[in-house]
Amino acid sequence: MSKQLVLMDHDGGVDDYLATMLLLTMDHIKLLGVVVTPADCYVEPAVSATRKIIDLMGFSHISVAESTVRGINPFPRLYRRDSFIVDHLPILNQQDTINTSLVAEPGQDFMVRVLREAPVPVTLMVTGPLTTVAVALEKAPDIEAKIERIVWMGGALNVGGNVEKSLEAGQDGSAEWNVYWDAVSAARVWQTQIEIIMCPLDLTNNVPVTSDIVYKMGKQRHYPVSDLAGQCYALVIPQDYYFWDVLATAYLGHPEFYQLREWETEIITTGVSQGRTKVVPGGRKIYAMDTVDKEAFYAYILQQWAR
Ligand SMILES: [Ca+2]
Repeated sequence: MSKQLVLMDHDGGVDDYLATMLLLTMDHIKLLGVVVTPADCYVEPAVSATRKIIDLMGFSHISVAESTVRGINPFPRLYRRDSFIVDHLPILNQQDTINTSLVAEPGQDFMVRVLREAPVPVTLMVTGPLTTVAVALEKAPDIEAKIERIVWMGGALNVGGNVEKSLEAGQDGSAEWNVYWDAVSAARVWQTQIEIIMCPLDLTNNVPVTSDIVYKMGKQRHYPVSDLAGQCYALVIPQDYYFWDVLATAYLGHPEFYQLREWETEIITTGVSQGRTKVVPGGRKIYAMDTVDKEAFYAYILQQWAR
């Protein structure tokens, strides 16, 4: 059986690295590259950490590309600084050089090239804002036919968002961050015919990062990948943290853990609900991950990272 082709586009948050680490453990997938979108990170350490992680996992033939797109509403600096911490973790700095290459072209151009060169349509695994995808589609509309589907961590359908409600900032609390960073680009992707399978806050709210699961990663710390995952989660355990990007990515490994549900939706791009993914009859059809077998998911990531 030929492998499923996947291009990853992440935005440098703690769980983006972990999602990349999970994707790299999937034997049925051929990863064509990793694009880093400069959203939930500072992009230089995020690119560096990504390359070091790919090295650690033994896939240094996979290239990384830095997207140079810009968003509208920046992520909080407190979130973004995690990219510096991860890049400095001792386990990622045992070698003097990084073998995984950083391509010279911007991430959005890399995305266009990789999709055009692919022999069959590719799954885009996106764990950050959709801006790089939207810019690539704008530059090269022909690539739409080369995108099999977009599996995306983003949106909040029937629950509140995770962008804080603030009258001052003109935000009513309905937006999810990956949409809010650049709702215009999300709306651009919504205009395409591409199949979208999203992992919204409606689902991730039920799948927290617990002390128990982090301790279990520690118990298998003789495996470098599990050690690194445990270190990353230890960083964020004081916050309310959920398996956002990792839960979305695990769908590629075990879709049968999930039930999908179809919704008709619209992206709100202006006003106090800017960044909301609103359920609207007659709106753009998408699939949302609706339920997940949580215990199977927890067991799966522990098993995959035991290496
Ligand atoms: Ca992310």
